[in-house]
Amino acid sequence: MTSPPGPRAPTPSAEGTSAAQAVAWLHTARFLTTAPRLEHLPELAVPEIAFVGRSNAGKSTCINTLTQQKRLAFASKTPGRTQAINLFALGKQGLTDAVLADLPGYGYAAVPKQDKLRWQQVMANYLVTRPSLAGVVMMVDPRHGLTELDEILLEVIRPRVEAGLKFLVLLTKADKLNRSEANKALSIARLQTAGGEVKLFSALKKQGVEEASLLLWHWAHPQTQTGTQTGAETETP
Ligand SMILES: Nc1nc2c(ncn2[C@@H]2O[C@H](COP(=O)(O)OP(=O)(O)OP(=O)(O)O)[C@@H](O)[C@H]2O)c(=O)[nH]1
Ligand SMILES: [Mg+2]
Repeated sequence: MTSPPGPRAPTPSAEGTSAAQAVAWLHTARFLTTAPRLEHLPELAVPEIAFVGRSNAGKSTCINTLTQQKRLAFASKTPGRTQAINLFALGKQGLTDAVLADLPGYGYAAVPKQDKLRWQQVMANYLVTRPSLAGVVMMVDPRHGLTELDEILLEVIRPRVEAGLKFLVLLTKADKLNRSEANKALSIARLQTAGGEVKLFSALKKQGVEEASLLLWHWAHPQTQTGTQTGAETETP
């Protein structure tokens, strides 16, 4: 990250947070803790943003891309790599003002049915009861679209979304789609989420990084909703 020229305040102002400031904020990420079970999660007084989605959708890679750290979250070709809830703290000068949660993926075929059901129950509990949860990023591989499990999860969080929980669908691996495929995937996902916020993302091409960063920054700092300036406003490649 290069910092903007001139005597600019290091802390984002209440209005007019730039994408560059939001991106820099995400670069402050550091490992906080890993929780094999829900009861091991620490109570937090800051907003928590969870990355959920099918196994192999690209959750861990997205966190590494947004935070610009190669191995903060474990990413792997082998589905099912993330097996516990990993928390990462964000905030300048070591002061934590938000937390990212990397969740294990669901739907991996090779996982025994009992384990699958247990994990679905844990996920549902987490999404329904976690008090600090402020936002959910659902990672969806657009070549598969929203699956049945994704839709179940949407239903689970719907009451919380109606009560103010932030929600975004990121269509991952957008580098694998051409423009018309990308537009089609966007339209379908918008229909499936009943007009919810959907954006394209590619870790490979760094597509969608500024937009996603700015959105997460606003989720974590809800007092600063106005005057945003994104570098890239387009959502088609
Ligand atoms: N081409 C491409 N590949 C990607 C992208 N993001 C992730 N991948 C690949 O997809 C695979 C899975 O990525 P992960 O980040 O481990 O996926 P995950 O959702 O964390 O998976 P689990 O932890 O198993 O739930 C890896 O081989 C990544 O390199 C992307 O934007 N473009
Ligand atoms: Mg993972």
